[in-house]
Amino acid sequence: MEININKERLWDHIHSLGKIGRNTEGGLTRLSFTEEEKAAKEMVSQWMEEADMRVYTDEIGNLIGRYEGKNVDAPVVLVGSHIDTVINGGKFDGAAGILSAIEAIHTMNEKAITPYYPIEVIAFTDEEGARFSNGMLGSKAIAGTLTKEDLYQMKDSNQVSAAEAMRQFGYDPEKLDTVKRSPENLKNYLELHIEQGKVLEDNDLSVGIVTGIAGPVWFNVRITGESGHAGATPMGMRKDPMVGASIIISKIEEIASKEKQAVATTGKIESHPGGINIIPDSIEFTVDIRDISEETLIRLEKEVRELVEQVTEKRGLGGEVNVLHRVSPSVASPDVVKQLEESCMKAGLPTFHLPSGAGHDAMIMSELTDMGMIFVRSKDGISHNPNEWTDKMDLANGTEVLFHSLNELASE
Ligand code: HGY
Ligand code: MN
Ligand code: MN
Repeated sequence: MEININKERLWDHIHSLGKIGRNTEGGLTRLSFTEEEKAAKEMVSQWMEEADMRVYTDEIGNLIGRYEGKNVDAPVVLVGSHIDTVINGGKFDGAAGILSAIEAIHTMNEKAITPYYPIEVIAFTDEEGARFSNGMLGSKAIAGTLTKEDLYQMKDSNQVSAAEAMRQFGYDPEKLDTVKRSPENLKNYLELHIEQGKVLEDNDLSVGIVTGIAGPVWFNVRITGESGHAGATPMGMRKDPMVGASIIISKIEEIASKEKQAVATTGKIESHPGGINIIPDSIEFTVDIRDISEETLIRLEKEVRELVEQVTEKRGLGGEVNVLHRVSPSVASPDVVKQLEESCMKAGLPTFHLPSGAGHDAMIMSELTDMGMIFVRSKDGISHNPNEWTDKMDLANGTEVLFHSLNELASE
């Protein structure tokens, strides 16, 4: 099947961008409001300009390329993803969505296609939340669900607030409310993303159409006890928060495993003061719980809180659970799903539907407008890992589907 988009140009872009923030093992760390992210934005801006887009950033660092439509006042077809990464991540997560969108627009421009509706490609600020343990800041700001207080409160491991980090890179958190967009200014939102799971690979498929996105709830849990000498404190006289935390973490695995499709992960844990021969005085760890059903998520949050209470009470410890980030599960718009099906057929590809376990800015955008997502196959389902990989042809197929979908959605 002849494809329209330029798969070699797209592939070059993936590997050029994939060099920014790369460490010696090949993993990428491109956190928000860092020199690496700034360099990535400069590179992406150049490719947006080459595709005949007008490039600008908003006050909290969302990078936008606008491809003008015949009706400059018409609502915008928005297509986005992110260029920030997790710590030691891969070169496709987020980047595939931005670079495929630029490639689709570049191809439209080469074919002298002027859409009726303007199209904007947006690289959202801080989708991953890797630096401030929150996430999707750029899309939340556009949806108006982020407050200035949030930006001053969330801090990185050096106690730098998101607001301060923004200012260091020339943005202005005080102008947060200028970023907000209203639903009537948006026609629909599309995002291409790597699947980050194994469903497409297990079905030997190149692309898939996302039906809905599981909602994440991120907690910080703090367990406090009595510090003491590791050698001189008899076992029966201890109030050891490390033991309490380990019981809780293992029982959280049981809580999620009994559900149909919920998942739970403890990704970070810190012991204070953290000495080899000291019983800690406190342990802090994170919990990331996800499910496609809001009702299940609410129930699991309650079970986690009750578990912390029971274990800490029984062992004479203190326990605190704080929610860092919560996004409701979201459903793709039937109209956009139908358009994606037609585009898959136009590209000579089967139409396959699947849910997304990973979170995306598309969830936030679905609060404002009709949302749809295209997945491309992930090799071995690996992601958030230097070995993350998507084949050139899979990425090209997904981009071809995006090209047809943008053409249709942006035409009168
Ligand atoms: O956490 C997520 O699901 C996404 O990668 N930010
Ligand atoms: Mn992502
Ligand atoms: Mn990610």
